[in-house]
Amino acid sequence: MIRKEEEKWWKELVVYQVYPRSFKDSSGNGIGDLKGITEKLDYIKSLGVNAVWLNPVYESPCDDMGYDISDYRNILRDLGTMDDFKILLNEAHKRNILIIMDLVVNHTSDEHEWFSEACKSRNNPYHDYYFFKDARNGIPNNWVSFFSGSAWDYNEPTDEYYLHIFSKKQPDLNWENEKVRREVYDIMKFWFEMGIDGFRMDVINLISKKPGLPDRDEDEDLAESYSFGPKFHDYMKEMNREVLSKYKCVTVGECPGTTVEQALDTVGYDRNELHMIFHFDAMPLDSGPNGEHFYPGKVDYQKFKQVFTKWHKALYGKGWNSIYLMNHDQPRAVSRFGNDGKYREETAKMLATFQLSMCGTPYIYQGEEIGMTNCHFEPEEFRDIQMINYYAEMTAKGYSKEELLPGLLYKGRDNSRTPMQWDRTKNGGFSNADNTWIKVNPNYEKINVDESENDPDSILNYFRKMIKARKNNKTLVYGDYDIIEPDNEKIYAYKRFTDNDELIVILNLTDGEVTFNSGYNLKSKAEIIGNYSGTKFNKKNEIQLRPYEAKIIRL
Ligand code: TEU
Repeated sequence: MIRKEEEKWWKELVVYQVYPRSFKDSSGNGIGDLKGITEKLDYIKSLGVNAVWLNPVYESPCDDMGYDISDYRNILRDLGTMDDFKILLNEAHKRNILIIMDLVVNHTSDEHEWFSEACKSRNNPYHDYYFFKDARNGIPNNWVSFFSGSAWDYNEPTDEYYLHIFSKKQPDLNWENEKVRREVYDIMKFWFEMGIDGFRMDVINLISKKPGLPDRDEDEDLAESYSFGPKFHDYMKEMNREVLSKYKCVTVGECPGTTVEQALDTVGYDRNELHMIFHFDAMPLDSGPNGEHFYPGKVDYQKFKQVFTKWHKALYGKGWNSIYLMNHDQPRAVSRFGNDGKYREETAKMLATFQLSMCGTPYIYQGEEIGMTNCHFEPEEFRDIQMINYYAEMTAKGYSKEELLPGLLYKGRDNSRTPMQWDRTKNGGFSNADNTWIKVNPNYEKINVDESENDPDSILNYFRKMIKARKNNKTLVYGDYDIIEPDNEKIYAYKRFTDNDELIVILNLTDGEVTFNSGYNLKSKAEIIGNYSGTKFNKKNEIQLRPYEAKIIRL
């Protein structure tokens, strides 16, 4: 039995995700920028992380906040210049922080010159870069967009429909066309030659489409219907051979709708494709009874435990995982998986204990380390195309604001996109502009980096300690995992172990006191970290966990 993973530098990363528009505005235009990130590199370094994943910074009309790229070799003017980028890269490297860029190549912007050309005529050399279908027979299939409505839009000059799985300003690239693949590999080389350290690959499992683009089964999960077409692994192997294998780099594929089997086929150590993927299995645990996405649900912790246990068992020793609780597409972790009221501090620390003690590379999203929360928005304050389109679609169907808002406010992507809260000054220290591109969460006066720095028991300082604990205890990176008392609804407890080391992680999932009576005598054992000071034992020497108490003990 394998009880320890093979050691690799990319398995030891702790990645910090920066959403550039909302991190730090140095120019005063109300939009975060590259210089702002450079200014804050010492802060990022102080967390103990060793890599930054930057959401897209390329030229873009920003219909989907940069996930609609019009020039892959230039920087979006709002965010700065190529020189600013090179300075950021250089300053990050000086601090031993790797830079992971976002590679968005399932689609381009409709304002990319390839698409402008492609639309001109059926004979245009770029026409076959995208999916066009003759309009004579009506809309080509029943595919719908992730952002509401049909996935097809009309192109007048050629009398055709073109495919866009996301917004109509994000036409899908045709990967069957070898020229498209060459273009992508050239773009990747361009950035690697500049010195970047890796790519997070946007919806990479959608690049190979089902042959003939057949109608989808409407009951099926949207991502599943579009994902893992028959050529996907060929493309990944080709990309690896042509580009990735030539550089020292790290790769993570964003793969919505992935099963463990599909994941293993992508990240398996014998596959030569990607290092790790983001799976989505923990994301719908609070969806509505019919799978409704915008639904004010409640996370089912039993299912949460099952998801993470299943993924560990499937991948351990065979392929590598990534661990995240939120990102720029998900609501704030503490509001969703924790409790952003009375127990914000305890639950944020409990979630950090979980995230940083699992097998797989942890990804921390900006603001998660200070326990930033979801934010209230009125519909006119929405900035995210997914929220805006959904709200318009549903109000047109007769739903009221009162019916729609709870789900949108619970799940909406704008929650995670509000600016980083640095201090108590105007706009939370994010920007000195009178208008920021998106609302600043008014709770910045209480929740901000400055306050957290001054409090040794803050969530921020707990994150730092937990990241250090992971670095100092390689068992947390490489060890195997076993769940303890899987059916206990109040506790999530597990062991991380190698042949000569055993750690036990105990999380109280409730706001009440709970006894951990699993038979271990833990009284004389060393505590590695905990979100309360000391450990409470009862007369039987069992641990008495306080509300949302989290701790790691060496057995
Ligand atoms: O996200 C893909 C994706 O699966 C999301 O659209 C997700 O389904 C949705 O946000 C759930 O709330 C990636 C990017 O991370 C996202 O920001 C982009 O909008 C999208 O691809 C298109 O590029």
